[in-house]
Amino acid sequence: MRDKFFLGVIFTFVLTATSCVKTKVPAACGPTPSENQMRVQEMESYAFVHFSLNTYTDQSWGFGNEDVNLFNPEKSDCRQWARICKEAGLKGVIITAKHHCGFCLWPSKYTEYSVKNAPWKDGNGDMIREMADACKEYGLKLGIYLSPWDRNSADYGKPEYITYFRNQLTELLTNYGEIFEVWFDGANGGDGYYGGANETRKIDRTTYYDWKNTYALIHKLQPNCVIWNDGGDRGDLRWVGTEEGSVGETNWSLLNATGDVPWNNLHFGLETGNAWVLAEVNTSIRPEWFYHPNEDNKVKTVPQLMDLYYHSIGRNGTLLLNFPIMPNGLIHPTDEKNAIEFGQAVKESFAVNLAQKAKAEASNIRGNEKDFGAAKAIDDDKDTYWATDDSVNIASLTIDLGKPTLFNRFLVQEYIRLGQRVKAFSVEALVDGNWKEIARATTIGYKRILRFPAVNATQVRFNVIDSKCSPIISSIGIYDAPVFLNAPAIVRNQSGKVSINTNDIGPIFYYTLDGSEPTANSIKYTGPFAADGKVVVKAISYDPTLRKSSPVGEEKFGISKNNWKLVGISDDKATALLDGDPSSVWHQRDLKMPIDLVIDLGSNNSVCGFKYLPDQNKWSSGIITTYQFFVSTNNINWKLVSEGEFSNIKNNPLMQIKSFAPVKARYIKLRALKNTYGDDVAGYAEVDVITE
Ligand code: FUL
Repeated sequence: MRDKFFLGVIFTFVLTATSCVKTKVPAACGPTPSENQMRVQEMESYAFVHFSLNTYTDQSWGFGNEDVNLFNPEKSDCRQWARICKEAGLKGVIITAKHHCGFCLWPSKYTEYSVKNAPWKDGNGDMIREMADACKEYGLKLGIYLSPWDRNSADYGKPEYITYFRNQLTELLTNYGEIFEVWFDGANGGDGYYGGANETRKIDRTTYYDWKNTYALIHKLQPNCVIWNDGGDRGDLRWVGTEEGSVGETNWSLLNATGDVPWNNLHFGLETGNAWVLAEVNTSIRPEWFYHPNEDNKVKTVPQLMDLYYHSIGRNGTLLLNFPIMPNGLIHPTDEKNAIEFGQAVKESFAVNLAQKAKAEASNIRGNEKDFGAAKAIDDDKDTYWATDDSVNIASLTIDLGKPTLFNRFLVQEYIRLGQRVKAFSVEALVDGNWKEIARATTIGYKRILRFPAVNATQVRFNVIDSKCSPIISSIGIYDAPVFLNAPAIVRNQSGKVSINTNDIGPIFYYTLDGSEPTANSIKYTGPFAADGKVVVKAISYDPTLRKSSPVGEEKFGISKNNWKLVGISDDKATALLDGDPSSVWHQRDLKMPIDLVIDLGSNNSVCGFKYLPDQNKWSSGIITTYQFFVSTNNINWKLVSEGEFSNIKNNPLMQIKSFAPVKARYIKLRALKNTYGDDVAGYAEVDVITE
């Protein structure tokens, strides 16, 4: 009996001792992500599709009065879209159920402005149903873009519209299965059709939609759904302040929960933020969101898409990549090819983690190796991690690769369920017996990937230099990724000289002027060359060491600008708007709106359109939003040939292209009526004409 008692005591002692050995998991540091946010973060990349009446009118934003009869995508096939997304490695699709024009891709019972009154499938079509079915078939998640701004609705701006908006949201969130994300664009109020009123309606986007109750409705109908909102109330994900496809190199998944979000916080997050709001990088595979035939040669190439990958997922963000749908209802073959090759390039880049078979050792470990040792960072298990004592915020982890190993990428992940911590880190490599720093960066978060020229090293050291709390690292990867050359940029100055250049180091260029595809046997570029008048220049970068070529860069130049003159302007700097260089800008500042820019083309031409590139610095004033365009043969009698808005120019300052019926013109006049600041400045990076 006594023996049994002693055995019991010893057993209890051993049990207590072993459980004491298990070190406590670190406490959370600041805000942490919700399960819904974790799910979307781990999806990493997903697609947008933009399809609406704009697709048929070549517009970016419809006014709200476009004819529903235009909508007839005779080959429409959501299965094609889903297949492409799947093959490109994207995990879901967010579809523009309703864009700003108010046209609905589903037969909403609350409006007549929808597919039910369009010729497509004799009014029996439902694009959201087809998208939902296709997503199911291809194992993708479905998301919904429902524009808060509705330029068709007669009630927009009145309280009644909020009921309408919520009714539509309810239809979308109850009839199509699980929805992973709803997307509320920030463009709100302004000119519109509004049921025939044709007026300007302004709302306060922070209060008008009563977001609190709208969010409650979403949470009730779709508890697993995340909310993206750039329109006045913080959602689960945030806009990154640009549509060009990059979040800040420093990127905290934190924001303050209330108040307006300054641009810096959108782009970089806020280290001291009191809410978890992760960054979603939204951009299009083409310059614009909707399909425009003149962008068929402007589809992002694989190197551009890879840059996008490193500037979004590689910087602790998710990637939302848009596909514009063509009028026939399909994704264009170039977009398809580039997206699928991009998916393959990502797979190839991260196929072999050279760190996984290595030995890892850390300068400090929380408790014992078994629980929080360095090996936990390279064990391919996202739920285990290397952690240090609570008091530590400077620490190193060394990976011994055993032999000289070539690599050019370093990937690191924090265990963000316990908060985002690291403020600064560096990576060193042991090359020929000497340690050298190969990269240095700030935040990590869910995932950070650094690119650098290839090194051949036997060991790699990851140093946390500064951290908000003790670092917790769930994964480290070392990769030898393929390098892709970017297509070169081609520009032409006013006197007709063409220059070709790139940001890549080392390549040479080959080009053609006859429309044929350039190869390493085409004309070798040795410096700017003369190619005035209408011409197509196609060029490639070629790296003779790697024996690799870039995709083809292509520019279609119009008539010669050699004899163009700016009428009534004495400022020499004004020629910046004709110099072919998108980074040089000229502003007219000392006038009152409307502000005219008159150009003498030197001779009569059959003009059928014009191009306007705004200042590429979106903070600058002078970015024209409302315009008129006139032509004349004598600088006395003017004819108005085009007028309207440069939609979305603030968030996406692209080259604006407007076409009209051909007309004889020697003089052109671009009249600025409004700019993004509402002041009296008109700025121009480039102005050009399109001729027959
Ligand atoms: C913008 C919108 O105004 C664009 O048309 C597009 O839908 C984009 C995703 O968001 O701000």
